[in-house]
Formats: sequence, structure tokens, C-alpha cells
Amino acid sequence: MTKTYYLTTPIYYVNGKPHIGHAYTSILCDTFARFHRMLGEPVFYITGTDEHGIKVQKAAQEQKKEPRAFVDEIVPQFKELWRVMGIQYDYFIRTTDDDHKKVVQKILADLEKKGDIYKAKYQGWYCTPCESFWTELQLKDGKCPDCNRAVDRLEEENYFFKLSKYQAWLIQYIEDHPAFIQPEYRKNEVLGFLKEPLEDLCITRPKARLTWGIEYPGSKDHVVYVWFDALVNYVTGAGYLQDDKKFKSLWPADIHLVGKDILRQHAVFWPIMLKTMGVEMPKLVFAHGWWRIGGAKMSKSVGNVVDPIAIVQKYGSDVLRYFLLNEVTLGLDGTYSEDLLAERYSSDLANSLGNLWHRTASMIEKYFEGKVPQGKQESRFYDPKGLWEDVSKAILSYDPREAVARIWAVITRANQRVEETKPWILAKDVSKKGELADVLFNLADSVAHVAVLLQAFMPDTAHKMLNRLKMTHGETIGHVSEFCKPLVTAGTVLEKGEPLFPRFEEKKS
Ligand code: ME8
Repeated sequence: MTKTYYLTTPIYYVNGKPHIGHAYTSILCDTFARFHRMLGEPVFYITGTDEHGIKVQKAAQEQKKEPRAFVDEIVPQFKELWRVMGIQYDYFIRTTDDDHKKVVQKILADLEKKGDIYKAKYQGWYCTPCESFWTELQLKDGKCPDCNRAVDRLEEENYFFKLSKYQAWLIQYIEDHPAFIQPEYRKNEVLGFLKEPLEDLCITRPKARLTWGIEYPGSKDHVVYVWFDALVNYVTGAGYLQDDKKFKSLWPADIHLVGKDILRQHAVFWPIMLKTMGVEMPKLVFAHGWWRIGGAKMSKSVGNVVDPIAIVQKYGSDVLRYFLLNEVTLGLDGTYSEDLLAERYSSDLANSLGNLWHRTASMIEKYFEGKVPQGKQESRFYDPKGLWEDVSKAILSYDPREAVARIWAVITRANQRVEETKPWILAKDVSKKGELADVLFNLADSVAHVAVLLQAFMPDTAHKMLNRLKMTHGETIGHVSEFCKPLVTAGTVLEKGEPLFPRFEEKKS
């Protein structure tokens, strides 16, 4: 059976509306998924919502709603954003789904039988917003070391998962599989963290404090800690303990893409959970950086979030996709500002890609009655094979910014080609008609090559371009050998259409 390319986003908390940070992870996964689909591979892209825990219970209480009614209202907002952004996921998991709850309970019962879970009294500090327990030594100036907020003193009986038992195994695993955690600097960070003794993980919360969670199978008085519940989504969504055939075709996940804020859960808790469950490790945990505003991380708790829907309404989803994919190398932090986005819009989209389309279509309209002329492939001014290979290599090594740069190098080269060949001068000389046809044929063909590749990055724009080029076969090109052929056909009547990216001044009016 062919292994399906299986990729995951974090499942997002539903304690507020999604923002640009959430859109970022989902856009990245969507780009990878679309590229693999283009290569003809089966793909399974899963995303969803993390609906239990204190954060959500509190958010519901603040709105005087039952948690279930509250989450049922928020989930459609996530789905709507993904629709608007063109996110083609294959499965949307909610941790309140019955099958998910059953799998979590079954795993816990198995682990308890195995002796990897024990009950104990806990005394220490607790950060409510982070839902994390801390020892005296771990506190930073008496505050939560993760979020720097005040912590509460707690004493309660809970169930604990023996992380410590597997610490040595995990260190060895990470060292033996250097590509398991990426970027490399994040792997080193995890190994650094593992130098300290690993505390066992408290995996329940007493119902006296939290009722909104999956009931712990061994106790009427506890619910499951939200992170244990949440991480399991990656296997439940793949059919674990429900559909062996499906699970076999999907697991191990090819990539868990997460923000660096939740690396520890994915690179420490999750591998150990899988190890005790006897399930193979995912191939890769990739942590991307944060979008910041000013100096601060964009986050619900800071309250500096940008609504992606507003940006999409103003600029279109592809513009936001382009900005987020291109602005920083995957792994690093980026600064978000609408001014910066508007700047990229005008330089890279309107003046570069939009201009290339517009002048190519206009000249073909003017000099060849709108029909692609017959030209010689030998007059090509770029190398499609190299382009395909570079873009594929970049995507397969999770470097979308490099992939975008390769595509834009061709766009820039094509615009230069117009300046070099000056078709408007060639057009004045009838003896140069053949030369003019070569130039315009190859310009149109370069636009076609760009459009095919852009399907993964800017799907709306790519489809618009393919339609205007009347390239019905554009969506089926999945191999370098097909890609290297001339893609446009002489005689095709192009549809120039409205500017792909109207100048911003025109847009505002
Ligand atoms: O952590 N920049 O959910 P969450 C970049 N439910 N990415 C950002 C970001 C920012 N400023 N802010 C958020 C949770 N993200 C858990 C996950 S998974 C089993 C459970 C993205 O709603 C980034 O992917 O807080 C980050 O990891 C995720 O949203 C956190 O979303």
C-alpha cells in the first residue's frame, strides 16, 4: 500500500477567534499538502480544535455559556477561516468527538495496566493559564517560567504519567534520529531541556477544579489533562484503534508542524506517549517561529491579534498566503505589519507578477490579435527543469521561502527579458515577426510554468492564470518531464482580464 503523506497542524484552542498566527501554520501545511498532491501522492491533512480544559471552560463562563454551546459557536469560525483561506484539509478533528474521547480513555487504561501511570498527591505551584505544574526551583522570580504570570499554590491528588522512566530512551532516540526535530537549533534546545531530570507528567485535574474534560477512566473525580487529550488527536484522526487499515496507510505522520511555543509537548511528551503505546514515532516535528507585532508575540492573551479575515477581505487570501510564506525562513520569527504586507503587495505582486502577466497578455493582444504565436522552444530564457527541481527540493525540505524565491527569480528574469528584447521595437520591423513570436511565445510559456507551480502557494491566482491561458491540463502536471514541455499552445486565445493585483491605490478606491 502506498504510504500517504500525512501532515498535521496543532489543534487550536477555541477560547477565542483564530488570528494570523493560526492562519500561518495552516497555510504552511496547506502549501505542503497541495504540493504533494500535485506530485500525485495521496495526502491526508488533518487539523481541528482543542476544546477541553481550563482556558475554554473559563472563556465559556465569561460569556455565561455552557462549554459545549460555547465551543459549538467557535468551531464554525475556524472552519470559515479555512474556507476563506483556501485551506484544503482532509479531516477536521474536534476533541469533543465521541470516537476521540473513547480512544483517549482506552490509551489511558492500557498505560495504567502497563504500570506507566500512578496516583499520587501533588504539592507545588500551578500556572492556570498555561495549565502547568511547577516546582519551587523551576519558578522564575516566583512566577511561571513560561508566561511570567503569577502562580497558585496547589495540593491535590492526581494521576501521573512516568515520563522520567523514558528520559534516557528519548535522548538516545533524538540523537540517533538527527532529523526528528527541526530546525536543528530546536533539536538542541530539546536536548538541552532533557539534560535536567524530567518530572513525571500530571495527566489529570480534579473535577472540583475542572469539569470540562474527558473523564479519566479509572476515577469519577478526575478529568484528563488537556494536553494528554490533545496530543492523542494525531492518532485518533488517523484511525488508531478504530480502523487498522487506515492507520497503517497514514502512520507514522510525515510532519507535525507546530509553533515553537508547543515544542516541548510535541518533542518530549508525545514521543514518550507513543513509545509506551508501542506506536512508531512520527517522522518529523518541525517548530516554526512566531509572528510578532512590535516586539511581542501575537497572541490572544496579549490581545494584539490581527484578524486574518479582515486582511483577506482587503487584499485577497493569496496575498496573505504570499506574505506569510515568503517573509521569513521557516523556523524564524517574523514581524507582521500591514504596511509591510502592502509593500510586498506592490513590489512583488503588482509590479512583478501582475506586471508580467499584464504586459505579456497586452503585447500578444496587440501584435498577434490575442492569440499565442508559434515560437521556438530553443529561445527559452529560463530552465524549467532546474525550476521544478529547485522548487521541489525546497518544499520537500520544508523551505517554502526558498521555493517562492526560485519562482520569483523566473518572474524577474521574464520581466528583464521584456526589457532586453523590446518587443515594441521588433514589432515595427516585419522581418522581425519571427523573433517577436519567439519572445512572446516564451514569455507566455514562462507565465504558464509559474502558474503551475504557484498552485501550491497562491491557489486562486494560479487558477486564474491557468484559466486565462486556457490551460485545462495545468492542474494535472505532476512530473518534471511534463513540466519541461512547452505548456502553452500556439493559437490559443488568451484572456487578458482585469489586473491580477490592481495597484493598491486603485484597490483602496
Ligand atoms: O497551543 N505566530 O493551541 P493554540 C505563529 N491547543 N504561530 C502562532 C502564533 C504566532 N504569534 N500564535 C499561535 C495550542 N500560533 C494547543 C495545541 S496540539 C496537540 C494542541 C500557532 O490555539 C502556532 O502553530 O494556542 C501555535 O503552535 C498554535 O497556533 C497554538 O495554538
